[in-house]
Parts: sequence; structure tokens; C-alpha cells
Amino acid sequence: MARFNWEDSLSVKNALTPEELDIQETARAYCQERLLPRVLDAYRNEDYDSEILKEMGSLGLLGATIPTHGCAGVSSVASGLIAKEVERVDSGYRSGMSVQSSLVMGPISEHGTAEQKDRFLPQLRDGTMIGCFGLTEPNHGSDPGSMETIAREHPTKKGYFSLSGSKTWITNSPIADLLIVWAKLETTGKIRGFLIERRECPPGTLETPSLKHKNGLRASITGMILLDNCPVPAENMLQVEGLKGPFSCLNSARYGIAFGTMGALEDCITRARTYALDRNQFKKPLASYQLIQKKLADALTDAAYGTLAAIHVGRLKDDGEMAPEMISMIKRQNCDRALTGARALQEVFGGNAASDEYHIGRHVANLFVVQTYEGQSDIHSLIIGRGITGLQAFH
Ligand code: TGC
Ligand code: FAD
Repeated sequence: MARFNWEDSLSVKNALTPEELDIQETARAYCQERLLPRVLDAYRNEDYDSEILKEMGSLGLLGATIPTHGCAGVSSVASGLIAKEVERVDSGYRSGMSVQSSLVMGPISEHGTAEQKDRFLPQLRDGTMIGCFGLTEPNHGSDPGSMETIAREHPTKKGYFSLSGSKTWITNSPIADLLIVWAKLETTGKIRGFLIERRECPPGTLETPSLKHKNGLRASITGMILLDNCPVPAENMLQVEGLKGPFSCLNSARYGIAFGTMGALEDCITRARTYALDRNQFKKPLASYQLIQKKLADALTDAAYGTLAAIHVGRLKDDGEMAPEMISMIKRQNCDRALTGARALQEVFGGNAASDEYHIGRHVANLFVVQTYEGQSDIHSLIIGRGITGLQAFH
């Protein structure tokens, strides 16, 4: 009989390869040694240090599943473990990394021309070029198919499109060198992806104001993308048509979130356990009370179940046997359980939970946002419901 190890309660490590365990260890060491010491100041000042992407790049953590252009070419599970270690520190840091890896390098790798891949992937891999992904608009969030951003033939520049419209709540947009913007072609009404290089945009055609004073995800930077007849060369268009372009990349990003949120939840468990063992009330440690133990037991079970489900779906993804509804199931379930668990564990800290030095309030605020972006949980319920019934309930 084995001894119960609360730090790996269902022996998740038995489901991982030696290479995946090594990658997790490298990511954990970096996150605990380099990210954790910065997170409180970053969160307080709403400040994202773009050097972080260079540091991640130097460790091979960016675009890690891509098998070409000097990227690591690791399994989906390994990339999930990286997300988990980053999100153990802060969801905002995972967000900055996910956008660069899954939503910028991903579409270029999957839908880019050979020339686009050669031009952009190496710099994105190293973090010397920062990318962002513009799908959401002020009037169209859950329903991106109704987007208004339009790509017309440029009136004066031959071989160029002219893009006009606005995107909002875009992670990394204020600091992005390369902006992937999804727009409808005026001629066909079909959605296409465009690679916009900031340095090539004439003044006044591209603005990326920051969205400040967020009450979650403050360690990541968020902004708008405002396009006013912005000229984009035709060769910067991605080779995919329709919503399946952005959604194929969202499958990977949502996968990373499903895995990552389990890191945030585990951090809440570790911190709440330590606090409950140290803090005495009614002459005994809080940890000795049944109601406290139930909160820990619920959260621990959810973190282990969620991680195992994410590993399983990752294996299916790499074997080409993953259905998007599976991603919706783990994104929804893991975000919901992480938010519920973190919120319950917050209570263990009593009034001290109100101090950011206990970290738990930061995770709770972050996890609300994570449950919202890349498809709010109710939207994923509808995707799963459509999978069960064959009937769509969105419209
Ligand atoms: P629907 O009819 O369902 O689909 C239209 C076309 O898209 C294809 N498709 C997919 N392809 C691959 N993977 C998926 N997961 C796909 N889902 C859909 C589909 O096959 C179809 O293709 P085709 O060839 O037949 O045209 O489209 P709909 O308009 O009814 O969509 C409804 C809905 C709700 C499923 C969808 O719009 C949705 O998921 N909404 C949520 C919006 C969302 O997730 N936005 C994310 C913005 S990016 C972001 O939040 C980044 S945060 C990053 C960070 O900081 O970490
Ligand atoms: P809405 O679509 O207005 O939804 C509001 C509520 O209504 C939700 O609870 C939703 O579930 C519900 N709802 C909507 N339609 C239905 C329906 N048919 N039936 C039942 N309920 C429904 N987007 C990007 O493109 N790129 C990014 O990098 C990015 N980063 C982000 C970073 C942050 C910090 C945040 C907060 C958001 C980011 N987003 C990004 C946007 C994010 O994807 C959207 O906020 C999300 O898709 C929800 O859209 P919305 O905010 O417009 O909400």
C-alpha cells in the first residue's frame, strides 16, 4: 500500500514521461525563482515586464509544441505542465505566455506561409518580438462571427489591404510588435487573419491604448487595437478562411488554460494548508476543524481530477483524436472548479485574505477573468450541449 502524498494526491506523475517531468521541473524552478518574487509589485502597479517573454524564450518555453523553427517540439501535456507552473504563480503571466505561444505562434505555424513562418517564428520563439491576438470587439465578444472589423482592397497601395475597426480586451496589444487581427474581407464576407507589423504602420492608422485599472489579471497588460485604414500587405494574410482560423488556435490556448488553472488552485491549497496549520483559534489549529478540512479536500480532489483530465485530453490531442467539445469540457470544468475552490479557501485566511501578501485574493480575482476569456463557462456549456443534442442554443 502506498502512503498518501497530498502534494501529488492521485500520483499524477505516474501519467507523465521522464521528459515531461524534467520540463515541469525546469518551468517550476524558473517560475518560483524568477516570477514569484516579482508578482506582488507587478500586480500592485499593473505592470508587465516584457523581459519575462525573453526569459521564457531562452528556456524554450514559448511555442513549445511547435516542432520547427528551433522550437522545442514537446507534447501538449508538457506545454500544459509549463502553463500550470506559470499559473501557479499568476494567471496573468500564463496569459502573456499563452497568447504568444498558442494564439500568435500557433496560427502562424498552422496557417502561415513558409515565408511568414521563417520571418516571424524565430523572433517570437525568443521573445524578442511580442505578439497579440485580436478577435474580440467592443460589440462582439462571445459571438465573434458577427465582427465588424473589415479588410478592403487598399484604395492607393497596390497589393495591400486596408483594415478598419476596433478590437478590445486584447492581452499584450499595447506592447505588441506583431498583431494578429481577424477581419472580414469586404469582397467575400469571410473572416481572415492578418499579421500587422506595428513598425510598418503609418502614423494614425494603428493605435493600441491600454485598458487600465483592471480588478483581475493585473500582472498582464491588456488593451485595444484601433485600426483606421491601416495598410497591410496581402502577403501578410494567413492561409485559412472562416472562424475555424481563430478557433483552431483557441483549442490549444483553452487547453493551456484548463491545465494552468490547476496550478493556481494548487497554490491556493498549499497556502491555505500552511495557514490553517499555523493559525490557532479556540486553542487548536484551524486545520484541525472539519469544515476547514472539507474545503481542502474538495479543492485537492478537483485539482487532481482536473489535471488528470487535462493530461488525458492532451494525449488525445497529440494522437489526432481530440474533439473541440473535449476542450470545452476541461476548460469549463477546470476554470469553474478552480474559481470555486480558490474562493472557498480564501475564507480560511479570515481577515488576512484581504491582504495581498497572502496571495489568495489575487488568485480569486484572476480566476474570474480566466473563467470569462476564451469562451465564458456558459458558452462552453452551450458548446457541450450542442455536442450532446445536436442542437445549437446560441442564437
Ligand atoms: P460555429 O458555427 O460553431 O463555427 C464556425 C466555424 O468555426 C469552426 N469551429 C471550430 N474549428 C476548430 N476548433 C473549434 N473549437 C471550433 N469551433 C468552431 C466550425 O467548424 C465552423 O467551421 P466551418 O468551416 O463550418 O465554417 O460558429 P458560431 O458563430 O455559432 O460560434 C459560436 C461559439 C459560441 C461556439 C463561438 O463563437 C465561441 O466559442 N465563442 C467564444 C468566443 C471566444 O472564445 N473568444 C476568445 C477570444 S481570444 C481570448 O479570449 C484570448 S484571452 C488570452 C489570454 O490572455 O490568455
Ligand atoms: P459577452 O459576450 O457580452 O457575454 C456576457 C455574458 O453573457 C457572459 O456571461 C456570457 O456567457 C453570456 N452570454 C453571451 N451569449 C450568450 C448566449 N447566447 N446564451 C447565454 N449566455 C450568453 N479577446 C481577444 O480576442 N484576445 C485577447 O487577447 C483577449 N484577452 C483578454 C484579456 C482579458 C483580461 C479579458 C477580460 C478579456 C480578454 N479577451 C480577449 C476577451 C474575452 O475573450 C471576452 O471578454 C470573452 O470572450 C467574453 O466576451 P464579452 O466580454 O464581450 O462578453
